[in-house]
Amino acid sequence: MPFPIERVDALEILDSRGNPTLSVEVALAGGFTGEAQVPSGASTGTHEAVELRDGDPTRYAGKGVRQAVRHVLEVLGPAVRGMDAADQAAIDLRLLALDPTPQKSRLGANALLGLSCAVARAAACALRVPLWQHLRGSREACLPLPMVNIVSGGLHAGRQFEFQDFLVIPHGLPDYPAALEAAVAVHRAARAEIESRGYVLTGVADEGGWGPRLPRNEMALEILCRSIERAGYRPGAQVSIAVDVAASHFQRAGQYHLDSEARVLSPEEMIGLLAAWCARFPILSLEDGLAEDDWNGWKRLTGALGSRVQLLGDDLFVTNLARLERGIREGAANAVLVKMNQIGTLTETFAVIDRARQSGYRAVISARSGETEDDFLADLAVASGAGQIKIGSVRSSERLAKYNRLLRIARDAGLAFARFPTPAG
Ligand code: 2PG
Ligand code: MG
Repeated sequence: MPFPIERVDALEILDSRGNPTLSVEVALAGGFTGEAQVPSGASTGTHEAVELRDGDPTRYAGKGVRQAVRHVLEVLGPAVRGMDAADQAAIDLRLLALDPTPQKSRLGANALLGLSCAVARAAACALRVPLWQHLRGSREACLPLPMVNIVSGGLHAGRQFEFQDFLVIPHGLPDYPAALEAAVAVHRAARAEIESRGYVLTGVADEGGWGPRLPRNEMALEILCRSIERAGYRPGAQVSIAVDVAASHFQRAGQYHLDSEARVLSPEEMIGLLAAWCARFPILSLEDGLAEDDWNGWKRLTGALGSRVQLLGDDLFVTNLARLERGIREGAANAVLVKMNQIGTLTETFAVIDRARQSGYRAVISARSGETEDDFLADLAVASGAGQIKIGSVRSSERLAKYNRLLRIARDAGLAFARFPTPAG
């Protein structure tokens, strides 16, 4: 039975950084509704789809999204009116036809994504199933392992040091609630550890990690290891480490500038540094270890570490199928970070996840540093069966909405909890 779209609404709301973003509402015949809110990145990749901002300096320093709201109300909404909300592929195709530009610069990926996700929500409502169940299709759903932000630098924390995020993966716990509890305990312990070492806690970073002033990037790894122990867990066996280097943001003219350490590294030296870290610390995952267009470096990095460590492409792939295909062809990275707003529609997002998994790449579903109270991401992670989710830290509601949604799904759905894939798998 089709569920025709009757009405589409859009509104400018605020995200977790207090920047404007979109909320889109879809109403179907029969009174079923769905709403979705759009996230926003800070350390964005050059090749991401365009987030349309008004550029009017008299409102929100140019960051207003009234134009994107208008595109939903006047262009995209009318184009999907009457279409079946349960046919996501047809809806997304229609949206893409209205903005065929390579980076969705005409109407804005933020406008497209809000509508794409709101339609899915409305359809799930009409079908009377949880969102993840509507999204999953024939995929094997599971509860994802969380990758949780503990200490931040880079663009998320006033550039106190260059590497952007130091995270934990509680992979040795029996279920999702126990894994979440471990992450919370490590986050608490990290504050105590940072303070007991006498470092200045400059505040909380954009995703809720601690933003200390540290003398060397590597210090964050020492703090993480010690914090895992301090929280009563075994580093490497129960809780391991992930790093989002976000190297695009400190690469200039082919070199990696560690200003806080007063040194500049070549790609080869960066690979050497990362390899040395992986030998010394229980690191399971390295994201954006090199810059977004350093394809040669990425191939060498993958050759050096790819059989042992998850090498995750964020700025490298930007959830873009063509870039992922290049990575698969050339042997760059072995996993893709998936952010819906980097590409703009749900159908394209699933295409990237499915292609990655088909070709032996892993997929990690990820939030942005600017988030909202929307918990769509939790259902996406479960539905896709990707097995890993990165939401940020554990102390603000735009993150907790997703962690808490996963607690509810864990209670209700009887799904398996993902294991961290072994190097071979
Ligand atoms: C990242 C994300 C989330 P941003 O780099 O992976 O941590 O940050 O949304 O700022 O790109
Ligand atoms: Mg990243």
